[in-house]
Amino acid sequence: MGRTIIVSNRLPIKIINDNGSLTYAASEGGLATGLDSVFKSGNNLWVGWPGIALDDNKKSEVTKTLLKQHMKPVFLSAKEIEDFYEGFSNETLWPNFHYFNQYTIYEEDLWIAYKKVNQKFSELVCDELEDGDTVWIHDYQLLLVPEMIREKKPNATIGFFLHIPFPSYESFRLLPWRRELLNGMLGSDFLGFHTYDDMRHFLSSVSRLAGLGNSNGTIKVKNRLVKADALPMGIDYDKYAASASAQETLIREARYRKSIGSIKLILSIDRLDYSKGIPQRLRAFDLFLTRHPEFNGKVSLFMVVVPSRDAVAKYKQLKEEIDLLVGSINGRYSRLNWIPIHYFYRSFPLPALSAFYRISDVALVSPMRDGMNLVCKEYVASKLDHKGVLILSEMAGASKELSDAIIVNPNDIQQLVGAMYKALTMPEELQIKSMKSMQESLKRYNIHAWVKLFMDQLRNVKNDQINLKTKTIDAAIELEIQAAYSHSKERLIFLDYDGTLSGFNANPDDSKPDEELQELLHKLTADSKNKVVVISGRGRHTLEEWLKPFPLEIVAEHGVWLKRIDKPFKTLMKINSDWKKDILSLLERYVNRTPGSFVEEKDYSLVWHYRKVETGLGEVRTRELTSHLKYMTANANLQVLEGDMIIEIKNSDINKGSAAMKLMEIYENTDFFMACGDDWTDEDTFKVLPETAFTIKVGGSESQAKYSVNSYKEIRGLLNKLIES
Ligand code: GDG
Repeated sequence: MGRTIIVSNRLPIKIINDNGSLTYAASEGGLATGLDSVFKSGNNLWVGWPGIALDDNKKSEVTKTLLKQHMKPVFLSAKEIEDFYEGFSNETLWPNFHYFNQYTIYEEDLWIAYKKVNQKFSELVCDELEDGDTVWIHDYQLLLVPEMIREKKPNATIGFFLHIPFPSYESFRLLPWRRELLNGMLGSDFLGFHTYDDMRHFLSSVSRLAGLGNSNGTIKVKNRLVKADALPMGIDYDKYAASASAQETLIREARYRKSIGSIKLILSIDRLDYSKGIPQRLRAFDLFLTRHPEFNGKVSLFMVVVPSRDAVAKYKQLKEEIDLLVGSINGRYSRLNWIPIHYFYRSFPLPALSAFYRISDVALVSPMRDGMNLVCKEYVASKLDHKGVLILSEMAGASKELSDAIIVNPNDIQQLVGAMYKALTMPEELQIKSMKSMQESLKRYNIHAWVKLFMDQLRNVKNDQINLKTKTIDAAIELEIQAAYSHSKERLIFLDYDGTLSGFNANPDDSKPDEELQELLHKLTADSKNKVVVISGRGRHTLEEWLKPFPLEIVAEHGVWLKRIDKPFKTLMKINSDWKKDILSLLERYVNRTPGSFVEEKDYSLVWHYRKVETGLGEVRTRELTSHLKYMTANANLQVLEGDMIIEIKNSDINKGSAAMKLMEIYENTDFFMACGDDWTDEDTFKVLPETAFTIKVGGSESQAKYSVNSYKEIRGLLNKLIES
């Protein structure tokens, strides 16, 4: 079995340089604990920056020590840390992804540093990577690494998880390097996001910027399947529950209780960050104390702010703002035996954190934006007596899972004040009921379940890619088709037109046979053993005009019309068109509402075209129209087909399959069957052909066809080889 290589900006370790002597301490972060069992087993490895800039003479010592703990360091110089980490990661991507665009800086030098450091990470991973290994890359600092690895190792298994929000297209598009960043991410096989919103924002950017659509989160990138999904990260539930009942925690809790007395506590714990909404929270608490004087002296805010990124100017300013607000509130409300805010600007060991979780009546988690937020989950897991209330911002990913919390909009100060009051006066039974329900969910979707789900999904994508690949025509299959072709006496060859014999053009009227195709059709039809059928959804007049010079059969409008060689078009069956009037008036209503769309009326079908409609609006209208049409056609003998930027409505009895059957009856001595097509209307042809037929799908989506090729050019190539064989 291959190894798993985890790649993240930081290694799960802290190195302290005490006058040249280095000490190592394991990091307690959620990711580190969750992946503990993964990277410490077998030959698995964690690649990342060890957290400090080191002199060259220390590097080999650190490498050796870390390797023993399954870690491989990426060393960064002080300048790289400044430009790649503090700069592009934290002053460009972080504010943009958290919708703080007034703080985003756009500097080419920082982008260059970001690319260089991502390259450094990817090179180190590539040096380690062997066949069968799995790479799992984490977070916004390393968005380019998946593609950089893919370029060197095209078959690598690469997963990526984004821990922060993926912003809406409207924010993401502001970045000058948006295409490169997306392409970087699309080097992965599987991409995980905390919430469905993050995932759909990502897919929307992929569609608008890279022009790639998706089917339930699956995207085709240069003929490789890439899947995106929402996979909320859990916590190590048992670890937090156990820590909440540990002796050391209980001793601390008793000590804290003694010093603060019997007042109620509202807990707030965050890294210092503007995305966490700390000043807004303080202002809301200030207003709460004014509005509810009965709580003065009875409740305190217990606020831990963990120092973070203090080299970045915005963070320094934020720290000053918080200091001022705390000072002002405490100055105004404090009494001799009570202060409104207990403020700590430092970090604490886990037993202290657990004691804070235990002792607090309310946790106030009100970020302006947060990918997930683990503090609120840890608070819930620590409430062994199920008493306590969680106030949670709807802007935190966790709010999608913890719907039993009091959910607030962090910008709504009135609502925050109301939520504090509601939380502090909530009856115990209600607290217990909500807490138990949240605990159930967090126990089930814990960090281990998250890791397993991620790895399973990554494996599934890889299997899907392999299943698709097995159908791709290779040299051996080509020889097999050639042999069958040359040994046969009568051949029936069905060829779809658009996407199969010809590429797609912005203007479909430009798709008439080019010289290469003309030559191919001449040669193919010159062999009297070949009965060639062009089987298309296009109208009969166009096909007749384009294909006049060639002795072949034409099936038009998905099987409505058949034109035998040298004969005029005839309908293949008696068709009722009475339904057209009602549907036409519905389609016209949609045309009126959708600039750029138009209706095409064919003899036995109606087509709504949206190729020229604004991107996004066309898709929205299509969904609306399709469900409208499905409802209207429920009891009629009609089918609604979704094609390339079109919706077509036609009689259910008409399809390419019925037309193909008719031709099979005519050419009953056929001993070589072949059908090539690119969209799902061709599936009907594939289905009716005998087992021995060579059915070939253009493009990699699911199909009844036996084989697949990547583009119409390969179909032309294959047909030419058959003619020559
Ligand atoms: C990013 C995303 C997403 C805090 N104070 C102390 C301490 N902590 C621990 C908490 C918690 C962690 O730090 C903070 O995690 P969050 O999720 O709240 O926030 P970020 O650091 O911004 O993390 C976030 C996360 O990635 C995971 O995907 O949820 O949205 O921004 O575990 O307990 N730990 C100790 N002492 C402290 O004083 N020991």
